Amino acid sequence: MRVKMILPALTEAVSPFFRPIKYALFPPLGLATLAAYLDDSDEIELQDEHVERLRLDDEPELVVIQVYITSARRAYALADHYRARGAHVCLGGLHVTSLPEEAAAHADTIFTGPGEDSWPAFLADYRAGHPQLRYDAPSQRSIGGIPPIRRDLIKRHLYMVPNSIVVSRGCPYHCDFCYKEAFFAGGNSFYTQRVDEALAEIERLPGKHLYFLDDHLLGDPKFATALFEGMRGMGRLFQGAATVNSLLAPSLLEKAQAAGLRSIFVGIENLDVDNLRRSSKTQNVGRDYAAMIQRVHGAGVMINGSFVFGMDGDGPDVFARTVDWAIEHSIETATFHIMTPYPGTALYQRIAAEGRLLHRDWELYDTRHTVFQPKKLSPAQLEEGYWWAYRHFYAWSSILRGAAQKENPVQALRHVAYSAGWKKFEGLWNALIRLKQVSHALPILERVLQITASAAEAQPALTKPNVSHTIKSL
Ligand code: B12
Repeated sequence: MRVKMILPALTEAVSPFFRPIKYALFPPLGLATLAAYLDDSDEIELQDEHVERLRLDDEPELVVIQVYITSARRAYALADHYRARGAHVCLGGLHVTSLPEEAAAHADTIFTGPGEDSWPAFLADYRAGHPQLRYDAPSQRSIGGIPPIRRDLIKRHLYMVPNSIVVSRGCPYHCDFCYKEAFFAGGNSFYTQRVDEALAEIERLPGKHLYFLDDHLLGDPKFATALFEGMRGMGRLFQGAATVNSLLAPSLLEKAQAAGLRSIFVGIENLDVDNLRRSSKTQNVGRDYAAMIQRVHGAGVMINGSFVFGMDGDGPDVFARTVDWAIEHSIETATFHIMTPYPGTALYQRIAAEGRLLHRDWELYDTRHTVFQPKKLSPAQLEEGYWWAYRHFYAWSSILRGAAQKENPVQALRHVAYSAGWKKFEGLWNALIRLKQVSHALPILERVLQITASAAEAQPALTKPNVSHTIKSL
């Protein structure tokens, strides 16, 4: 059987003018996971429109398209195209799960929720000649014993971080804005792989660097402890994501560091406790952010702080307050978002019920546009503040001010190298992408993460480092 698998891109990802590096980071892991259920005799082509031009004149028998909210329109156009050519088109993923009826108009079969159980069930039905219109993930889900991801289908050289990996699904918490509640509805919403299988998947990945895309890598302490113990001595460097409270807990962070953790994405989200309560972000309420940051930095691990603007308590002062706080606390990189009510979430229901949704143009639900009426800001103020936050956080003066808070010069050096490397050399990254040479950036990333390793061992300086001196030696 000829099978075509497609990760469609949102418009901006194919634009040469807007941070294509963001879209050349990670390969389509979800589709490569599904490909593993196909037979060896099947002819599979996996195309990721973020990094390559799609071939549309082919005639596959089965077409599999992953639909995100921002790329839904493109996904539907591709689905219509292949249905007109006689293919059986399957649509699945987060947006299909949120709005199955919308997707069904463009598909022969739709899938809701994670695909590890429903996809093989469909394949059996399809091969037997009676595929159904819709498959929902069963309530009992597991990723134990799943076949090895078809990484051979991934064009590794087109990605800066080809070794992305997920060893769990979902998260133990219930924030009202997160996609998770809708996607995992009707079944277990946090589960892990078996430790031996996760370690075997890691062993299969070449090179040093790994990026765990799990929503919460430390979400199951028992699993995480065993994983990190198994990874010790593998010589890996890795990045991942975790919650504030898990980083404050004793010993897990240190185990992760010993296994190779060098930077962590943390959902700080908002500095206002009422905002956190309203969003059911209970795991952050009453936590000492400063102590968490100190602990993480003390372990020699860098922080990518995630922040959401536009919550009901946020007024015009939220941008400067948040950005200054992040700089003062020496956070290396920050990811800002405009609060976005994804369909299927409690946030969406609340905002829609209050008549505050501005439109349902899903392409703009990208966390860069205001799609709802904020309480204490105008939609334009929210967007302006969001862009100001990025500009201000990544200004050279802010990078240097943030680095100057570090306790030793090595940490200050890697702060500047990592933060500036990510945001100040876009021209270089974009050139590498155009020349299809982006994989050459990986050794540079590894070098910067290595600096982190030595930072943990470095003696704290008695005085604050002379950052300008450190930069000259970069
Ligand atoms: C890596 C990543 C990216 C990467 C690339 C994505 C990729 N290559 O797949 C990049 C950086 C490009 C990216 C960009 C964006 N992302 Co993103 N990203 C992720 C992340 C962290 C991991 C995705 C992943 O690999 N998951 C692991 C694999 C195994 O799971 P999966 O991809 O979901 O696939 C499974 C199922 O969905 C299902 N499935 C999927 N498709 C199909 C199809 C069929 C037929 C079937 C049967 C099953 C099926 O089966 C798979 C196996 O279970 C997720 C968070 C998360 N934990 O998923 C956010 C996430 C997907 N991103 C999100 C967002 C908002 C964005 C951006 C809009 C952000 C922005 N401001 O720019 C952009 C737009 C992306 C787009 N193209 O439209 C949201 C999506 C919200 C939504 N409702 O769609 C998420 C959930 C983050 C969040 N918590 O809000 N992202």
